[in-house]
Amino acid sequence: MTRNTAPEITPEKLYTSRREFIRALGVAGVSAAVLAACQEKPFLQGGEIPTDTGAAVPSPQAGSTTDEFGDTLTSYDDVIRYNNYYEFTTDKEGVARLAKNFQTSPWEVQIGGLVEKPSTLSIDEIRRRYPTEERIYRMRCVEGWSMVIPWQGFPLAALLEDVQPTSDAKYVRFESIFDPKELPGQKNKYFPWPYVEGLRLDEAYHDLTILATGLYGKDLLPQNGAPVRLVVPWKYGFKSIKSITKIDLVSEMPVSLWMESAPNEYGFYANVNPEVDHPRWSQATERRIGELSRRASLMFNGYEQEVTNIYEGMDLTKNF
Ligand SMILES: Nc1nc2c(c(=O)[nH]1)N[C@H]1C(S)=C(S)[C@@H](COP(=O)(O)O)O[C@H]1N2
Ligand SMILES: [Mo]
Repeated sequence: MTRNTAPEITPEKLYTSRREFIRALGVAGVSAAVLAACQEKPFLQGGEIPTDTGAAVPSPQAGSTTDEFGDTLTSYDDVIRYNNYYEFTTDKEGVARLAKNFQTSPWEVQIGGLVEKPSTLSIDEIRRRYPTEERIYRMRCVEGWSMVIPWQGFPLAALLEDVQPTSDAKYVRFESIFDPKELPGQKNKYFPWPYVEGLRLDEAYHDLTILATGLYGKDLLPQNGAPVRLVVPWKYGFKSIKSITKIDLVSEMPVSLWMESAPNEYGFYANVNPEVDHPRWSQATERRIGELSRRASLMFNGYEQEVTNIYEGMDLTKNF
């Protein structure tokens, strides 16, 4: 039987996997999860730095072959051959070939804006300073397909703490590399390059939010966003911006490339929500790459328990 394709079996499945997950966490994990669920997490006041914005991270044991729901990892081959990276091409299976010789070293990331300690870090410095850990996350593309990927990454919070956001900082703005000579897709004038994304400060500090430098135990390949990319697992994949060169703390909500290109289709939040359809298709189901039938999509991509508190009181239909 195919799991999770009929909506009516989802609650049972979810309940069972959560129970297993909580059991796996052990006593300390349970109290952290319960605490977080009871806590009120209003939107941050300017500059207030959250120290613990979520429940325990639902990553199974490092080296596991499944996510915490028991869903199998997507094969390495699929993860490196089926990509969205419009700077190269809009043809998913063409990205890997076009990105093959893309130079990702040397590489610098400028971190600035409303911070006490702006800094420019080389990718080597980033790797030295921030030890990575494995995080197995589901990734759900807004187009209706998904994968389960074992990332190597570190909490974005660690890097933000080091640059010390000022009290005016309310959002984080990310920018990808702009280099039309090396990135053929950037000659396509339909898109307002460079690729830009943004997070609210509390989303950026959330423990699930990582900067990834590897997957499946290897350094990222160019097609997956080498040398460093964002991964925000409860949001549609397009928020997880690749090949980052600039991170700015800002006071106003950043306008992403997708908001600018199609504001009626892509909002700032882009939280996975099976109840809010894309204007051109349903978001109720998804195809897991490697599987044939579709499965039900989950609220916040299955990370509801971890993130629901940061959106309390918000109309998620309006703030899509
Ligand atoms: N700079 C940049 N980042 C990007 C994209 C892109 O085109 N350019 N595509 C996004 C989309 S739509 C998805 S689904 C994911 C895909 O990540 P993957 O190819 O590593 O699976 O990257 C996101 N990050
Ligand atoms: Mo996507």
